[in-house]
Amino acid sequence: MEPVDVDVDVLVVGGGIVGIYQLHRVLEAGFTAALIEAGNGVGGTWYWNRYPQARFDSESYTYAYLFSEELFDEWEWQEHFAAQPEIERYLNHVVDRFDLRRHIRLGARVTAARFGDETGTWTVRTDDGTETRARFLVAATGLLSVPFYPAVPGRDDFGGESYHTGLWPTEPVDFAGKRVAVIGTGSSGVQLIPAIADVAASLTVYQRTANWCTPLNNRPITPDEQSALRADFESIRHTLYTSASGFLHVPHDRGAFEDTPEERLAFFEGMWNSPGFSKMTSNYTDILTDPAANDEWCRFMIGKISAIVDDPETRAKLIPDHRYGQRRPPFVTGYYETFNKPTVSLVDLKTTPILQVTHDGIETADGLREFDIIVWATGFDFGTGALNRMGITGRGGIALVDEWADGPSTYLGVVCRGFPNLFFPGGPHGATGNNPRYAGDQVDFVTGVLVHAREVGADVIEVSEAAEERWSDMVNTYASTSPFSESSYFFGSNVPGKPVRYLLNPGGRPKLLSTIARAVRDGYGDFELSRSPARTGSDR
Ligand code: NA7
Repeated sequence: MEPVDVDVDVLVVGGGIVGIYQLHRVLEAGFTAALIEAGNGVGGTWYWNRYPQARFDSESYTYAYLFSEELFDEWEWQEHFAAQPEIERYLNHVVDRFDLRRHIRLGARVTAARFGDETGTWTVRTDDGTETRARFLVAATGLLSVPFYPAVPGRDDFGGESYHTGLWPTEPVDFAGKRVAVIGTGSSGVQLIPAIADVAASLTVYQRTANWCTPLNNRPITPDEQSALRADFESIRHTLYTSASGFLHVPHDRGAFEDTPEERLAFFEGMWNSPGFSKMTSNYTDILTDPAANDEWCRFMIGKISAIVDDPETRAKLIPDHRYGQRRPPFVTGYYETFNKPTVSLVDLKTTPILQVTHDGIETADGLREFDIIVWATGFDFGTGALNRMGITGRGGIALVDEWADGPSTYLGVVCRGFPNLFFPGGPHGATGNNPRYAGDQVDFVTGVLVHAREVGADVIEVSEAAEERWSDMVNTYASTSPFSESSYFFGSNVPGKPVRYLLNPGGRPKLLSTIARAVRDGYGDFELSRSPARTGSDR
């Protein structure tokens, strides 16, 4: 049997932060490669989520690429937390700077990916009818890439304009003078709501669960800070590499009750005024583990919210009923202040659920409100959504969606048994924290595995059952130590019918990095490397 011709050695699916980097790394390593992206531009999450005020809530220079000091030096982020247009410009710059665009095909969505047992290759079909054959398939399809719409009766009957934050059109949406509804108050909703309230005739916010929103504390990066960032490149890289969740924030050194009440108040004030995720990563060491410490912080935040929101009824609805950190906390700019505008109102869906969407608007037990625009800020099928929708079939024609019917099983959040030569860096079980930092390490690992297989003359790479079991057991065992509750979308529970399984990596970066280091040291012994039957036959 002749060895099989492939169109490319490596086919990457997804042109977001992870896919772009993976494409760069495999080309650099001397493989032939191509990238397929469903959007009409690169950026992935940062292409689709282009709603007003969409922005990073990790610091720009910690979320962006760190593999090239030249790139780091030449791109001056304008703000500590960059907005979507700047992020999209950056990713396009990276694509051009590293001459990747000629390998990228836009506007093509994968509908099926089939592994050939005999050939050891993947045949990937896209919705434009094209088939591509690749030795290795890398699904860099993202954690938050499949928008979720709740099954609200009549959703398609609405006569006005509807948008999902995760599928935002490239043409600007004109909210000026319009009656607007926003459903959902997660990270996306709370970024968007103040921007709409500034221009709309009226804005009605439909909230099911109030979140602990704290200030993002964004600001422009000053020229002095720009110079310091450049001077500190190596130490920034080192800190991000070694920190527990991939942030620069310095962890605190004591628990909440080691301080006096006065000291605690002053400390919380500092936290409230600190940037982004430092409220989680630099807060008292026991803030997520000791309910009493958590309560103190929540009480402080209630004081802040109460001081901002004038109307007592609205204020009461905005106070969450869960502990801080049980759900992914959003970061905001002017969010609570928005509810003081006479044109803005808040509907609590726990007391008045949506009954139906009609041609004219949204009906709850309180009656019908009419709208010109409805925005669904209702989140995503997190973690497994995209992988389960790609029509992936592995050895013996087994479907990934069936294999993961009870939740995913992975090694390092990168591979799973039964699906040789398939990698999914940035996938479920990989990260907890600043995603690109984890995904970058996973991409480097995948590239290392591919290079190793080439060196030993193998063309089929499959993770061992034992290695996958070890990693998945670690995830499932330590899921209960995570601060997130099972009602968080990190367990998939926002999507009805989805198995409730932890979809992050509870071991954080230390566990990911130590396991990767051990795997490399052991000569990638967690993988079974072989030659495909077609290749072996041709050697005879
Ligand atoms: P999230 O954080 O999943 O938020 C989705 C929001 O939509 C949240 O407020 C949900 O309420 C709400 N939702 C979901 N289903 C319904 C129904 N059926 N009725 C009413 N409201 C509903 O998604 P985001 O896009 O905001 O953020 C995703 C990530 O992007 C974020 O974590 C960052 O990583 C960036 P619920 O809380 O479920 O009661």
